[in-house]
Amino acid sequence: MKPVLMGPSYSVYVRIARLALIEKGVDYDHTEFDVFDRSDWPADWLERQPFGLVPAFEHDGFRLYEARAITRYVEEAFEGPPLEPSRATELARMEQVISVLDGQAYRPMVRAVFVQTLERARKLDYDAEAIAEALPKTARCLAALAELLGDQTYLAGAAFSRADAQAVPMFQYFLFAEEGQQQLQAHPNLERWWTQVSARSSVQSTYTPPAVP
Ligand SMILES: N[C@@H](CCC(=O)N[C@@H](CS)C(=O)NCC(=O)O)C(=O)O
Repeated sequence: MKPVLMGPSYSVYVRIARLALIEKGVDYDHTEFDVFDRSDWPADWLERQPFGLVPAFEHDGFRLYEARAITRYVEEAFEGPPLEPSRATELARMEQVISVLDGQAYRPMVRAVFVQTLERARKLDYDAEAIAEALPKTARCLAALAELLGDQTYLAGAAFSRADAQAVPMFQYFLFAEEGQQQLQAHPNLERWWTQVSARSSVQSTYTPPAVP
């Protein structure tokens, strides 16, 4: 049976899972709904994802939530190009990068800078203080990620990995903000990485640009 991924395309975490599935070459079904509109949720959503977040995933009756668990499963359960390095040092780096992205980067880069600059672009009330508070945190994240990237092509070595899948959606939204673009410019190796990953067809085919009237 085809695996099924559930959740809206605009979601960072849904996109992480989509990137892994596409890069692995997995044929999957995608069920979309608006996570911010509870009336749009599938009736059993809290059974699939008890925190009411997205995404959730199912394959052959096996249900899973948490994007990094889904990308881990995709790597192990399907044939296709490896999404993880084999050397212990690179594997550990990949996990480290994913932890930094989830634990340190997502909230300031996406929930603060991206969401508030989107509100600003839409000429709605936005929280300028939230952006100002987040920018030192995002600067620290970019510096740490630039250090971990070093002169490698991808975040965990020579090949695209689950770490790049985790990073791409967060970076793409962060770079929607001019402030994000400015911070990226301080790290030529991260800029080079972004140019490289953003040209991939998986990245281009999964991007949902935010609507700005
Ligand atoms: N740790 C979770 C995070 C999932 C998450 O935060 N998803 C966001 C969308 S990108 C969400 O569902 N937000 C809805 C909300 O906050 O109400 C994972 O890896 O799946």
